[in-house]
Amino acid sequence: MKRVITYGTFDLLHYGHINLLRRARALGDYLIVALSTDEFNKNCKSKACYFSYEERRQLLESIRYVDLVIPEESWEQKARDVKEYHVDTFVMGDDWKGKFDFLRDYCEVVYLPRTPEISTSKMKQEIGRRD
Ligand code: C2G
Repeated sequence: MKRVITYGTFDLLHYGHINLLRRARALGDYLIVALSTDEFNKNCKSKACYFSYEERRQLLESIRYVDLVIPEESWEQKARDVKEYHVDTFVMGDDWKGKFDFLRDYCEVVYLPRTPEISTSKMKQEIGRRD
């Protein structure tokens, strides 16, 4: 069984996220999503999420491409996760291109093209304009 992992906040889930998850899952047989916790978002990513970790986890677990959701609590956990979950392929959108090449010591590293024209921040701005 080929195991794939990806990381993210996935707040205000949108089709760009789904496109990433679908393509990531298509690279193997089992997709793990390491979901940024509320604390990690606040303290390390300076991201204020609309949905809580639990709510974002529920949303992700309802997606057919996702087999397991685990917490992402630090920038440093990736190599440990890859080993602990016997991951074959690490996947991220190409806005992260090159940033995780060190994982090539442990698994395949794939950067997939981001879906253009959609982002959580763009959605927040757009919604703010309409209110
Ligand atoms: N994404 C995409 N297309 C978009 C928006 C996002 O392909 N239009 C991808 C991102 O490249 C990322 C994933 O969807 O691979 C999740 O996006 P975010 O929640 O914004 O992830 P990010 O905050 O970049 O967190 O340790 C890694 C970080 O946790 C990544």
